[in-house]
Amino acid sequence: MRDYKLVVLGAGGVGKSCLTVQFVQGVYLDTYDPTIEDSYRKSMEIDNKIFDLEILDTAGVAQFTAMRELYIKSGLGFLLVYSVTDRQSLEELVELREQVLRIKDSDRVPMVLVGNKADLEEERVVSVEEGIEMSSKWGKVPFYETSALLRSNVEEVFVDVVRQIIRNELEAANANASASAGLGAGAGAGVARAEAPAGREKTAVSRDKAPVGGPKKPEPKRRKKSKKKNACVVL
Ligand SMILES: Nc1nc2c(ncn2[C@@H]2O[C@H](COP(=O)(O)OP(=O)(O)O)[C@@H](O)[C@H]2O)c(=O)[nH]1
Ligand SMILES: [Mg+2]
Repeated sequence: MRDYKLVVLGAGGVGKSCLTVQFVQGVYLDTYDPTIEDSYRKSMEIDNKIFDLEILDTAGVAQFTAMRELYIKSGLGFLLVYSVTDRQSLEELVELREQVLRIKDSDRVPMVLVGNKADLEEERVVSVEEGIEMSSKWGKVPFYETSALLRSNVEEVFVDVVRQIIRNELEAANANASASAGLGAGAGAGVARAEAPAGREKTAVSRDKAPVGGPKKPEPKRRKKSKKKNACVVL
């Protein structure tokens, strides 16, 4: 099975490495060399299937490099990370996102907006509402606040991106099947989709005290909801 390449992007010091290492190794490293750019592998189970992830923890995004273009090209999903204690780091994501969309030549690139260091309530300068606003501007890109320190919402952000990748793949396969069967758009609307991530249609926000990646609905309701969505798939 091929690897799902994820890329963690954001300004220096926002916690990209801490988030990645916390997700991959389950530990919080406080003293991580800011110049280290490394990739990590992790297998994880989502909806009873195993996915092999390759996660690139980037460094030094300030300057454009051919290297960066290369890894954005090969990345399937992106975590755009800022720190809630650093307004500039949120602003830097605007250009970073545009670069990703340009290089991927698509406006449907799997990504999540991540406001890290949510545990530093006293040093916070970016409110939850501002994160939501940015996510809305970006077409409701799922938004989470995380704390690498407390391991809050860390798993959730990675799972969300992988689910988006899976969903895009299913929809692409669906479109191909429809096209080769000579059917019009929408013919494959009944094909099962990966379960919609909590934050896709509704912005998922949760502070570190309540590390849940979005509103949890009772099972039956959810099933009903996803059926409805299937009927509305636009291919
Ligand atoms: N309080 C707090 N500090 C964090 C968190 N994540 C990272 N840090 C701090 O921010 C520093 C920079 O993190 P790092 O992951 O190296 O940032 P990177 O440059 O984006 O990779 C770390 O040394 C930690 O001290 C977090 O969730 N909470
Ligand atoms: Mg780093």
